[in-house]
Amino acid sequence: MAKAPKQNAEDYLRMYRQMVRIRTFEDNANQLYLSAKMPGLTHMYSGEEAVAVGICEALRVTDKVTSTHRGHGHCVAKGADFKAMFCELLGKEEGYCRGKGGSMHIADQSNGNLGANAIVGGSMGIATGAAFSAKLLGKDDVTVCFFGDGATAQGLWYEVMNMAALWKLPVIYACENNGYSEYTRTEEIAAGSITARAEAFGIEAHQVDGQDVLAVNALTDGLVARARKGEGPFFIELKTYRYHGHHVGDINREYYRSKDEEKDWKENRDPIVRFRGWLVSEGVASEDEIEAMNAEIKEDASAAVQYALAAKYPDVSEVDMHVFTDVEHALA
Ligand SMILES: Cc1ncc(C[n+]2csc(CCOP(=O)(O)OP(=O)(O)O)c2C)c(N)n1
Ligand SMILES: [Mg+2]
Repeated sequence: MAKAPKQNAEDYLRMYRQMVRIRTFEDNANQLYLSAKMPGLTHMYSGEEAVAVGICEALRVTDKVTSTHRGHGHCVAKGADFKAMFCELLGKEEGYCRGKGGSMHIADQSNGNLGANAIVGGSMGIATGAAFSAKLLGKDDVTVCFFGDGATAQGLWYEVMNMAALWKLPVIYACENNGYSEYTRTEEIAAGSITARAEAFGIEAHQVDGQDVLAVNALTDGLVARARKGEGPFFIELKTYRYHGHHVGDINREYYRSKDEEKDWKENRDPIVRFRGWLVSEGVASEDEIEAMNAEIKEDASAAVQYALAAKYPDVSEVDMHVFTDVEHALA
């Protein structure tokens, strides 16, 4: 693990809790899919928890994030509530988008989460616009744009990096490099180095072990503080791994990656296991305390699932509500 950037046991325990909350949320979402209780499909974030948590832990509530099709981890790390998330996955009225968005469109404006996005790279313009808006309004809020390695093939990224660099926008582009874009290895489709691409725009670029929450958090803490002072934009490439297939239905995947590779990441680089070991060895928590926390989170998640399963669907009369913004209201 990296050198500890924080001093407070509460901070470490909150980070651990958030990582376990993400993993537990995903385990339950996968079960809902496998038992045919959830319509459609989802993309699991399991394995990548240290990325979302290490970064979001460096942010304030008013800082913004934009997310991806693999967005549950970003939602939870930015403060989302289990019940409203499960309700959204199940199409219920109490979901974050009143059940109309589903897994790939969860937005939680009250916590600064501008939303997941099913269009690969689609959130890059939104994040850059949010950073531009903060700068114009004289706020010192920072925006983090999460995206995958596959999204670096989208032209939009090069357009927004140009603007962000010219206008010194307070945005951090966080590339979750899990080595795959759907069923293709990144190295087969991405020429050269990803960090060099950001550097070509004069953007300071960093690489970090995305399985080490303390390393991710220490790096992001520093970059966020500098972005607030107008020293942005920045780019971070986080090396990580998704444990499941591209989506929950991608079960037979040996034709594009081996079981041995998956086993190696899970057994030797799991971000939760690593951090748990660190917490115990540093005396921040005992094994019993950690087990109690895990059990409490499990209970929370199953209660939220039961709540969402029993919750109401929206009335059919709502079908065309909340689709377009009331412009006069938005500008008032
Ligand atoms: C514009 C666009 N092109 C293609 C797709 C289909 N698609 C969905 S996810 C994905 C791969 C994304 O890979 P990456 O950005 O590395 O994210 P990861 O799934 O690995 O988290 C693709 C090609 C899409 N949703 N949007
Ligand atoms: Mg990827």
